Amino acid sequence: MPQKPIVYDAPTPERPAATVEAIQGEILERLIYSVGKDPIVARPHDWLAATILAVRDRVMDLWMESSRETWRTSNKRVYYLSLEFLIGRLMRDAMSNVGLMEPVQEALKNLNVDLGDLINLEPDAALGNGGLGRLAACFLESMSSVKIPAYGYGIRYVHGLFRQEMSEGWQVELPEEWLAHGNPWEFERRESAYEIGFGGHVEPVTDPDGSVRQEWRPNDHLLAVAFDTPIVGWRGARVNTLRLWSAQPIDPILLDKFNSGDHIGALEESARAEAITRVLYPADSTAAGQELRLRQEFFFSSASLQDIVRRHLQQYGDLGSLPDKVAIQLNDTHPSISIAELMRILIDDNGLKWADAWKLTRGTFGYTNHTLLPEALESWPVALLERLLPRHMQIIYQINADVLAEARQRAKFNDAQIANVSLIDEAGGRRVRMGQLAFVGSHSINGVSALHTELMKQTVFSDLHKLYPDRINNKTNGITPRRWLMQCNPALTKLIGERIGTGFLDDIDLLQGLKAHAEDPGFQAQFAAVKTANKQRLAKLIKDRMGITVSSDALFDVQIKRIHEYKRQLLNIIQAVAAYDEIRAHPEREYVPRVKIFAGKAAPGYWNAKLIIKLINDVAKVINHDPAVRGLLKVVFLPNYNVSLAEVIVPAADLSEQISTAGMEASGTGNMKFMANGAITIGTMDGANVEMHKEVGADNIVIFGLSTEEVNEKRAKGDVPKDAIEASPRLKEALESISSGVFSPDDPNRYRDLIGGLYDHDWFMVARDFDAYVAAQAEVDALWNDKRHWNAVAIRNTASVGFFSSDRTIRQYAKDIWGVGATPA
Ligand code: 4GP
Repeated sequence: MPQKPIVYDAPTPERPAATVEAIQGEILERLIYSVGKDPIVARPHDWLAATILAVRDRVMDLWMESSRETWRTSNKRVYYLSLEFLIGRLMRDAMSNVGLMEPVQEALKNLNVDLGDLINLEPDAALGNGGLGRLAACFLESMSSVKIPAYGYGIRYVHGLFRQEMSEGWQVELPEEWLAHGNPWEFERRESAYEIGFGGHVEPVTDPDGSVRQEWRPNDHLLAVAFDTPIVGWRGARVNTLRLWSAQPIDPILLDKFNSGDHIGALEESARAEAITRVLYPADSTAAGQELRLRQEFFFSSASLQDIVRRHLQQYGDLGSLPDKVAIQLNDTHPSISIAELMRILIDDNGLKWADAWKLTRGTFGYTNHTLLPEALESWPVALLERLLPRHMQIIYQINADVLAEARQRAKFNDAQIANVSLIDEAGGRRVRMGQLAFVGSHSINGVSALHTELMKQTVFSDLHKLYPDRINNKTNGITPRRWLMQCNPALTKLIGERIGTGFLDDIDLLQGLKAHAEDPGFQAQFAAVKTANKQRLAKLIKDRMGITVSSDALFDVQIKRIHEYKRQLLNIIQAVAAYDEIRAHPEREYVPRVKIFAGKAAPGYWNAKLIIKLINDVAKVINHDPAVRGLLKVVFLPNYNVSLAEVIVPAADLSEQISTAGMEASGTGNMKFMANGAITIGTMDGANVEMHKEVGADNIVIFGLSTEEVNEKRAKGDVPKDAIEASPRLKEALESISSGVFSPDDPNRYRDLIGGLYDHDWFMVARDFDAYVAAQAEVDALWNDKRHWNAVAIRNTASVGFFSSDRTIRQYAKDIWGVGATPA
């Protein structure tokens, strides 16, 4: 049936104003007609669902209008492909961005429901591991806020990042169940389902005009079904879509098998398909785990690409305009198989010539690198790719042949350089390097802080950078000030508004205006009072969850992030041990009371990280119970770190620990959240700390430790860390007490190897940086003892955070990489 052309300027129906009465009616209507519950018997989860649905309704018109506008204006669309979106809870975000906080709160109050309770009941969608996934979530919100037509594409994992529990101080991983009560935010789009193939073979097919093309005949098929969530920008500027794919079998049940009595076998295909989107980051220590991960990557890349191409053809009818109308950003290499998939779609399905397809592909893709850690640079065995994706492997070989020919002919590369830029790693079993694929298939390759981008040029991509010198660029990360200041710290937001006006809500750089008030005793007192209230809330949480009493008068010293050796939680806890030794040895001295707060998850297969968690808990047990400490030092490890917990901890922090080994943290984004909330950073010259140092000024940040160059030099020289330990009696004593079992009397050898490693190689320079770290902590103490100075520094941190807004980052992506318009800053 011929379709009538769609007219995209349909009038938007008028909604009644968002008065308390209107909202109250809408919540009740949703409760009865969508949730199907009588208000008399409704349970908290029913009220939550009804409230989300009512808020969602209020976003719908904006959503439709945003989408219509893009069709109408033919604006370019941005597609952000990411295997992770660590979005956390959405209700408060959405309500606050469309200005519904107050009416919803009042409406619920009239219904005898507490909004705060509902907010805390919403599951924390943990579809990501850490920084990379949270950045994607901040970017989604910013793209809506600065009015960029954008889609986030990812996977609808049934189980997000594992729930962390402690069993005698050890991390235990349990399944996370964010979908247990359904997900009122999402719309299932059964009509937007795509077939995804795996395996099979490639067959040359002769077309009627005599030309030969390759056709992939997969032997394994499943469906990718879309689930859409609206992402609303600040003040409802725009509503974009987060489209997450769920894997489903083509045939839900094999009836023949079932009827012949094989009831389990009849459902096998279904289970196999669904396994693809069941868990975030399946353990990849086994071959089966690796294969599942690759299947996930291709699954969501292929579904997204098919969807993008379908939408583009629907609007423009021609693929030649792809780079003018479509920008696809690869969030790390996880989606980089998309490059081969787009080539396949263009050439095999749409008959384009190789050279034309390559030009369109490169014009469309951009790639962001998030880490230089060698173990995180993805590569897949050639044999595995060949078996799962035979046509893509052919395409990768062809791309590689072209790149290597160019490298030899134009750039006159030698063999070592050729080996460096090759998409195939020949050392120790042939593997496809996804970073190289992403690089050559993109017109822009960006790092996430100035230092990291520079190191990319010098290390992993040095030769590719020589070959294509205009592609690497920097886009320093950012965080959305809506979630990480306004929503998580309403009291501070209010205070700032009273002092400098509320303009900063729309123009974050206006926070600079606070600098003029940094020394004002009245303002300092108010600023400090907000901090104290936030600390009291955290102290209560610590008491409720851990049974540990901490005083909000103490300095809250916080390190919350993934547990990793390069992030050096170990350095922090060894310093705690040294401080403990000192308090006992010198009871006559004055000490600043401190609470050291840790939270973070360790990768399930990362033994040392798990051992560090155990060490923190072991040390906590001893220190917190030793009367000689007189409460001057407490150590707390808060389990199950996630976005919601961060939203409570960050506003309560006095000191932000950003102490990675220089050269190893690509950027960090936690550092920016603390800064916004007036914490002072103690950190190394690493990642975005470097830019923070510049923005806030050297007097308002405590920097210590080796520089990247010094670290590299020491590593190259084969530095002997033992010397550093011998030279530092404090360090030596702390290490000896840990390794001899003072904190692990039940298993005195528990930490022998962990600590022994510091003597032997100490790759992460814990010993080398220790004394500098202790000196920096003493500087922090001195600052704390001069409260006027401390408060001024804290205020200057909040005042200087503007540069780290993800709106700034996204505007830079828009201008330099995507070529799309955004609202001006
Ligand atoms: C992280 C980096 O470790 C962190 O420095 C950075 O701020 C963040 O990405 C966002 O760019 N990397 C990952 C990862 O989370 O999985 O590689």
